Amino acid sequence: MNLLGWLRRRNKLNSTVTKAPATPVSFDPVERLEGRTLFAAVPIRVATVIADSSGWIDIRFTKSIAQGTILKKVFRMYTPGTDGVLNTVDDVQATASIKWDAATRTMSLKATTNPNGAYRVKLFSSGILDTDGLRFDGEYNATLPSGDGVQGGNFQFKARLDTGNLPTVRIITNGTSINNGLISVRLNKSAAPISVSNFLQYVLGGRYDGTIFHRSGRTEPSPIQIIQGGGYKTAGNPTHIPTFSPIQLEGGIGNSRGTIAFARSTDANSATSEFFFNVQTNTFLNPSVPGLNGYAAFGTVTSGQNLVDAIYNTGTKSFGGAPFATVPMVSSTTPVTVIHAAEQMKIYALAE
Ligand SMILES: [Ca+2]
Repeated sequence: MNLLGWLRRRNKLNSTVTKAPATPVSFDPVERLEGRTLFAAVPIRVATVIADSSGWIDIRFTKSIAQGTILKKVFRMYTPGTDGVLNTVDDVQATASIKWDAATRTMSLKATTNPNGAYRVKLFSSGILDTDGLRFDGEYNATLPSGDGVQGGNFQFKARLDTGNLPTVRIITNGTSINNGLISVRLNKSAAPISVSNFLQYVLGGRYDGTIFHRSGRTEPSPIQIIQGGGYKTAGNPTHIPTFSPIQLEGGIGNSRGTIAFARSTDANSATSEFFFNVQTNTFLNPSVPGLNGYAAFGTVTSGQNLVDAIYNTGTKSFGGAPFATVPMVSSTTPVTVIHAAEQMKIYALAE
């Protein structure tokens, strides 16, 4: 029997049902749901960009990328070339790698040839497809998410060091189970100009990369609520990282919980590279306290205070006494280590 014949026969058999008063249309909610799904299929866009002074760039997307579209050909990175100006004919294409993290929908680019200066990045829409089969919607006019709502359009931006009074430094540690290992610190140039420019010298020179947190005050005989780092690369090896000239003590912003300050020897004006994070408000460390000289706090943790707390609270190990008597550890053999520290760049739109 063909379908039509079957329907006629079925309607006869169920004649009482078909003559009954109309009932609410039971499949209406399904129709509305399908409508919503169609409207929601907007193309993939850039949600956020974090670009740092070492040429490390994290680009988070609004959707997942279709498998197989994370390829080197989808992007280009350029440094300024000999004229020192970006977006001119002598721009030099930087050698860079690309990685995709599906869990955070983040594309990470890492240039190997960026000398802490400006650079520009271009993502080609034609190479990036989302899981709905739509092309990347990338137009960028200084607001995010990117795009004009229509698939297609390349994403281009310039990155430059932050010349403002509140630059941000990102410290990425091997404590990756908390806040992805990140401690982000906003520096206060107005309150502590000497300290901030000193800290940035070490950051931009890559001198903190590979250093350990060598001290947690929690397990000391006279506990002090700080963690200290910025001086050594190997627990137990007293070889200090190379330092610039010592700096003058400044008043700073005060040693409240969540601040970073410079450590020093007994001489008030002896701070070089070593710093500490205040895990609690340590008013007695402020330079304003009479008779002590104190320590200059010059920045505030804006992300990853939970990681700072965890480093303070984790188990410590002694590597032959001071300065390695209370080294916070991520495992029984590995100290908490700074993998990478760099300044967060300001990003700017760049017309095609
Ligand atoms: Ca578009």
